[in-house]
Amino acid sequence: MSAQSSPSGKPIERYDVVVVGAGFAGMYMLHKLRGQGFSARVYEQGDGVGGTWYWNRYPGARCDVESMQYSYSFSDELQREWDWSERYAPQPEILKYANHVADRFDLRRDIQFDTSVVSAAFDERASTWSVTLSGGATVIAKFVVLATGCLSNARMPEIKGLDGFKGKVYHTGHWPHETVDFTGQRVGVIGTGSSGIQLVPVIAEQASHLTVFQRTANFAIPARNAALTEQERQSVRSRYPEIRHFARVESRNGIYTEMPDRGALDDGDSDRRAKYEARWNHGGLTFMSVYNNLALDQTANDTAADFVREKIAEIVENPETAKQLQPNNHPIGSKRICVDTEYFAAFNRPNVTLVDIKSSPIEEITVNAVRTGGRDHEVDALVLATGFDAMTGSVAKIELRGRNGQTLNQKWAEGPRTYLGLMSAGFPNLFVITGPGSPSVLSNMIVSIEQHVDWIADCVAYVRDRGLHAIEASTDAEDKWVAHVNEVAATTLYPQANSWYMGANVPGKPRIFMPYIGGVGPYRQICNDVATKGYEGFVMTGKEQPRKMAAS
Ligand code: NA7
Repeated sequence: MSAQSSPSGKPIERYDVVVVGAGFAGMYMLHKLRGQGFSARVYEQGDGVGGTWYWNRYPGARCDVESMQYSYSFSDELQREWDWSERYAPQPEILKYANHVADRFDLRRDIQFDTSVVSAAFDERASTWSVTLSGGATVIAKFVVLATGCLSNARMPEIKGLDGFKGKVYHTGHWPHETVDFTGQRVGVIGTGSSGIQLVPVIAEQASHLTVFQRTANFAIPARNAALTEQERQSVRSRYPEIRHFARVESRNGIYTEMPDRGALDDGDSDRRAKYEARWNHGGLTFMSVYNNLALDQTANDTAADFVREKIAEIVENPETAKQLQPNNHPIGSKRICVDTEYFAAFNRPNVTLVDIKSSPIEEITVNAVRTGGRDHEVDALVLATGFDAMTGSVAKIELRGRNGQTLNQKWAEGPRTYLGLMSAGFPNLFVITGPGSPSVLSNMIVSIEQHVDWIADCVAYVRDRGLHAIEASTDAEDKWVAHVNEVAATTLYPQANSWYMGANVPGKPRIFMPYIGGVGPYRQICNDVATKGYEGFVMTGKEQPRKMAAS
């Protein structure tokens, strides 16, 4: 960091890199940049590290990727010393891990908490970003990295009367830091995505009555969560080189699992059923990896979807409720598949009611009830598990002004456009971690975060070491990449669902399939090839002698 005076006499801080967000992406970005000799400053709006795991503290919140895989791999010491207690760690443990990483790598001294980045403007003459913080201060950086998270902008539903509700209202993505005890209360939950599905069984244990308002039934696979034994942890650790390599290079979604070599229709009924049964009993997201064509072929997909629908009917005792809980309007996996613990069984409890708000939408929220179909469902507290303005929402909150004064929101008005999900033409020296156009939310996020951080750090070092001023995506490369992302998505069943992958959960948001579905391994190869070819598809400007950046 170096400082000089602003016209007002206050010193302007200057950094090589400003990183926005201190979640898993921002923390590793900082560590990596330091290792390469850059000065970096991280701004985080919360008062602690952890990002998603800092905000999403709702009861039952836990990871849906196994923790021994949903963890950093960049430090062998770290992955050997940290003991995950359960197969899928609960949110408090993941947050503890994030704090451990921050301490272990001494990250906090370069993180400024309780500070949002409000805007950033590119100075074309100086090839630097002028970054304005909440509170009004401005800092200058050569590069800006958006580590703002894909599911960070919690979305409040627009429901008539919500503001006038007299009880407490909680959003899963903005859960209070103190424990919320629903004992003896009548609670309403709106939303049955991953968050709703995780919290329903837990709140059902506390509430005097729980009413679940469901707009779309979702597929959920049992987690089969359990405590990890020391022997299990050691077994994974001893195979880490193979597991991590597979996740990065060979897998499609960043998860170590068997790669299916056949399609669902290549097996007869009984073999197929046995395979689904085995994977159902194993639990977790890898249910979709039983066959290699479940995301591609409707008939193949139907076999898996029918299996799960049958399971729901077996678990849920009331046939009418079971029918309502059976998803019937999208292929299995085309919305993020949920991983649950006793979600469907919760509806067998006498204190849990399911209300179908697809056929009878919520008319309004009164002072003490949710009104649907002319009937008031009285509640003392409301939990909104209504999701996020995903992938672009947290970026859109910052006014980012690139070349010619154009804002990123203007450029992305018809949907996000990036080259490789990393940069957007017209916005030099601005990177996004796990941005739209990269595998991102379709993958084990930590695998994708590490890949992007490593790539960005190398890229920034390349620019520095050659004394260049700026790097940016070319419009041509970006257009081709956007077309490719769409092309690949169109070969799958994903665009058939009204999912947040498509922006379909936010009224007015352009419908475009945002993540890159070509697979984590192939995507990494593409990014590596681009770098090896001297950052093909990127435009570099300004050639001069290598120099030390911020300090110069
Ligand atoms: P999701 O998956 O976006 O789920 C949100 C849920 O809320 C979903 O069931 C929505 O129904 C429902 N919803 C949203 N708005 C409304 C309104 N206005 N009225 C009624 N119901 C509504 O968010 P989550 O937090 O559960 O999960 C996000 C990701 O976090 C998840 O995929 C994991 O990766 C972790 P809809 O389906 O739109 O009909």
